[in-house]
Amino acid sequence: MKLLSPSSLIPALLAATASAHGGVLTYNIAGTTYPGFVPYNSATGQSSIQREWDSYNPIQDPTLSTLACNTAGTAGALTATVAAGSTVIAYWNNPWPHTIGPMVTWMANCGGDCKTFSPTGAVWFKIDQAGLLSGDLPTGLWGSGKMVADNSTWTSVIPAGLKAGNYLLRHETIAMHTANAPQWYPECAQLVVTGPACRGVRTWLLFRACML
Ligand SMILES: [Cu+2]
Repeated sequence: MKLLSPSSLIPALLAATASAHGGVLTYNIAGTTYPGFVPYNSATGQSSIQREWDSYNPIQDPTLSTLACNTAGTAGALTATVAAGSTVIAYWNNPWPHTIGPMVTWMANCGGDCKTFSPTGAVWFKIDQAGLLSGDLPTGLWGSGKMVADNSTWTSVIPAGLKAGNYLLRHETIAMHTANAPQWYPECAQLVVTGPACRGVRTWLLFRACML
């Protein structure tokens, strides 16, 4: 029997550690695919709707401003235009390695251009969440377990009544498999939300109504 020497084990362990983390790699927004930022590659020359994130590592200090849109969180070059009420599917690296912890999806109104918007502070509103869905805390089905079961995807709906404007869309999963050491995994995408998609418009004397 051949035994591995300790030195030959170290690179394997490091590789396993890196692949045990990650984030949102790609989006499907109302049927269109948008690749995310590619971490570990230089930001130079990358064009994405996703804000920059530089590694697969989690954020483990919730007081850091990078909790908002990961590290560095600097603006992407692109935006995705989407009608309110549309479906967004986020794709994590598959299989996502953590099944104990919640999924939370947030948005923030950028006011003006999202490329100059700072996402820190109380700017976020939650559009969906999934905590413990069944069973007990350490072994039950959590939102992130459902995400893994769904091929490491999470499906959200841009609120149908959301007013048109520029928004950040923030996906977050929190891995809680290690006691007293939660791991936050946030990524942000830049959206231009238009009014709800209309199948038809009905016009009365003073009103125009969207027939959904
Ligand atoms: Cu991890």
